[in-house]
Amino acid sequence: RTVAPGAVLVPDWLDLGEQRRLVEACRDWARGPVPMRAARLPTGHAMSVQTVCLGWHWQPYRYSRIAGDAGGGRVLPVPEWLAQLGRRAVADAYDDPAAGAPYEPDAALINFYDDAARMGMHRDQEERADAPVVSLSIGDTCTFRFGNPDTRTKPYTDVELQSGDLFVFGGPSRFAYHGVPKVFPGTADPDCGLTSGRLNITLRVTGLEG
Ligand code: MD3
Ligand code: FE
Repeated sequence: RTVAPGAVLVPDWLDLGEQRRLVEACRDWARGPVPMRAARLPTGHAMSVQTVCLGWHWQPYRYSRIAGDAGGGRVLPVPEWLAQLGRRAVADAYDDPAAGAPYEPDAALINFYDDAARMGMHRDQEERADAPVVSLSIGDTCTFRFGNPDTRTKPYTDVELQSGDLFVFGGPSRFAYHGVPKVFPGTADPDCGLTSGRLNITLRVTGLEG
C-alpha cells in the first residue's frame, strides 16, 4: 500500500454507510453559505472540477476566510467529526501510533468531478505546514497520477482510486506533483450515495492564522 515514501493507499477504507454519510454532508456544504463552484485560474479559465471548502476557502493560489469569488460568504468550520475521521485515517495509514503531533486539519476541500472533469498536474503548496494530506474518494473510479517533487512530467505512477479508498500523503510525498487525468463514468457502487461522478475530500493543515 506504500506507493512512494510517505504516500500510503488504503483501499476500501470507508464502508458504504460512511460513504453515504459523507456524500450527504457534502450536499449540505455545497449549498452554502459558500456554494460549490468551479474555481477560476489566473488565466481566466474555469477549472472543470467544482469545489467547496471548509475552514479556509481555497482559490488558485491562496487561502482566505471569505469566499471573494463565490458570493462573499464566510466558510463553514471543519466539523469535529471530520477532523476525527482524519486522525483515524492518518493512524491507519501510518501504523506508527507514536508518529508526530496529533493531526488537526483546519481545512477541507471537497472536489466534485463530472464525467468530463480532470485535474492537471500540480503541487499543493499554499499550505504553510508539512502535515500530511488525507484524501477520501467516493463515487466513480479515477486514474490518479502521482508524480515527483521536481517536475510536472515523468516519472509518475498511475493508480486507480475507487469509492471508499483512503490515500495519505505525508513526508517526502507531501509536495509531489499529482493530478487526475481521467474519471470512469458508471463505475461507482450504486450504494455509495452518488449516482454519477466522483467526490474527493482532502483534509489539510494550512499552518495559517487569523
Ligand atoms: C499529494 N485533488 O484537491 S486527491 C487537490 O482527487 C487534489 O480531487 C485530487 O489534488 C482529487 O489538490 C487528488 C489526492 C491528493 C491530494 C492532495 C495532495 C494528493 C496529494 C497533496 C500533496 C500530495
Ligand atoms: Fe492537489
